[in-house]
Amino acid sequence: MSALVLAAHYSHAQNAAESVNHAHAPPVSGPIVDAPTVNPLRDAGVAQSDRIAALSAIAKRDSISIAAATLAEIEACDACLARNDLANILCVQPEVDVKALAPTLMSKALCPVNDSTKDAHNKTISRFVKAACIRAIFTLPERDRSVDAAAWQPIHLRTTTVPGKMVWDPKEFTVAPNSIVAIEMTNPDSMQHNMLVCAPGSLSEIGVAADKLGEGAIGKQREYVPDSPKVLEIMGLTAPNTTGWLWFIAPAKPGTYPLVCTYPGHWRMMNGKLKVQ
Ligand SMILES: [Cu+2]
Repeated sequence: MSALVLAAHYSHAQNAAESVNHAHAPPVSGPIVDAPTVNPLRDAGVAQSDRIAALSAIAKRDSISIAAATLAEIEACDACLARNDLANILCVQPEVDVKALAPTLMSKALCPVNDSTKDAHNKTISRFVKAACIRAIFTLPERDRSVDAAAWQPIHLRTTTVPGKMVWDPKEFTVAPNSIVAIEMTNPDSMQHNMLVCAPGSLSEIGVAADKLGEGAIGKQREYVPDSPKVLEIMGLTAPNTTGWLWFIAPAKPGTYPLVCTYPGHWRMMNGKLKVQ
């Protein structure tokens, strides 16, 4: 099966499971039982080892490298919840495999971004795919990058969680519209934290939705990322004493974009601002 067929297979299985539930399940009263199925190529909250296993199966079937399979999934996934995890996987693949992909990565990185994912002419690219390609290019030694890559050097924003305080330091950043941004979040705290970039004015809406997610098993499965178009970028849960990375292309529209940790109960304290101006 190709990656797309595999994705369709998952979605078909999910639809089938849903229609079975609708057709035969008695009316549900009381707490909603969370569906345990997750798609290792699309969903948040999947262990990286499971994602790599799914990508390895595709790579083996199609006789391609895991790097190539991962790039194909990033394109097929586009704005799915797994996109940053997939980008993390792509950028730790063997250098020889990433180098083999370099011409493809370069051509995608050179495409202008398009915020509509339905681009029939394929002359533009989504900001998620572009950011992942640029990030992968920067894993190569400078001599192996095209001269064009110099222009994509990201704005490197560093922050850290403050142990026991449930805050970031620093928590406010300013970038230009459409700039390439790499956020590095070190987490010396004893608990895990994530970081989402959200649409202007949506902090409390996303925070309340995240707390609600925390009430059911589905929340853990989704790593407390609300399914909302107002969630623009996702750095997944980052374990204690590890570092999370999020590469993205800053929004085109100037404004103040909330940064928030959606681990249940954190959002009121653990938030910040990405000012785009
Ligand atoms: Cu947190």
